[in-house]
Amino acid sequence: MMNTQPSLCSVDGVTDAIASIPRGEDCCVTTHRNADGDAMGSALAVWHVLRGRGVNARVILPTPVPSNLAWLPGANSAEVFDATVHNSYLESVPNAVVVDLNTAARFAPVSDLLIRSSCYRIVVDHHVEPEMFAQCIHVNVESPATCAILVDVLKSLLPDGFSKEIAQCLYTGIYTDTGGFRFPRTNGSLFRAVGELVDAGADPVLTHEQLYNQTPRSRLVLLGKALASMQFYHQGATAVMALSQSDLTSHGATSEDLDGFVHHTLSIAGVDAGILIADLGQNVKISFRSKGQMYVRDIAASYGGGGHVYAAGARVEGLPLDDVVASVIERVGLYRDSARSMRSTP
Ligand SMILES: [Mn+2]
Repeated sequence: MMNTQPSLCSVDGVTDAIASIPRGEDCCVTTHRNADGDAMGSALAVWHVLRGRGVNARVILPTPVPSNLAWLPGANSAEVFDATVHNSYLESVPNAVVVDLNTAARFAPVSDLLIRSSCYRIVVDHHVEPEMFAQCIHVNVESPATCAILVDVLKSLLPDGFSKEIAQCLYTGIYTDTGGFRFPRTNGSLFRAVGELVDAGADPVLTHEQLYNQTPRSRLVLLGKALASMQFYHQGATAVMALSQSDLTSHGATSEDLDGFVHHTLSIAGVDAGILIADLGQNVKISFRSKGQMYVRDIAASYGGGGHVYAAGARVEGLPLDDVVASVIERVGLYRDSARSMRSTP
């Protein structure tokens, strides 16, 4: 009899939990809204493994597959949540594997149904502060990607090793979440795992080509606007880019097109915190990045957001763009002042 109380699991515990899903049973695999490479790679890798074990798995996403990830093996089988199609399935599905997130809000509206139901839920993730909504929760915040955790979790379920499809999915998640192997925690054991995936058929050239060399012109024009908007504060240590709603709409851009823009701020000498603020109409999206001096997650949390310590975000409703920009500059300044006074306290 499986434990029905929420609990934290080891890598072996997750492997056992996935292995315990009976052949022929239904299992929903899902991930966060606005899936990124790690989310899609994780969900599809788990889906391939479950299908290989005879489990009747389906990937059900809260929002559509991003266009730059539609080439991933299995992505064309992923379903986008539709209440008329999925409500009864999600209320009764006996098993679920949730990847690359650990709060219910991140996968609404799928979470609304899955968490209320009596299904056996497994979470694999690398974000801080998990909500305890699953019977088996494995969170490793030291891991650079959920796909990196899944290399260890899934390996022992694959006696013949990683298939080319699974290797490609896992490689893509690791490649994207490490920014192409350049973010912190890109260590030797990660490269050994990646070596295994490439040996199994993951294609580094194809991955980069599909992810980064298919940019629509509109995105580059928008990036130009974002770069031109950049302003510097706090003796040049804070860089802020701001995009108005008309900047976005005049180029037919979506919030997906903004992915990665904020990283350009950190390439500037002397900048240790970079911020992109974009007016999406229904809300203003704030993305924070830090080179390691500032815990930007704390600032994102002050706006009701979250994320990682050095990469976080928030959405603000009911305030015009300029007010959000002014507020963010002020809060970052206050954070710097309090960090400085803590350092100077004997
Ligand atoms: Mn991730």
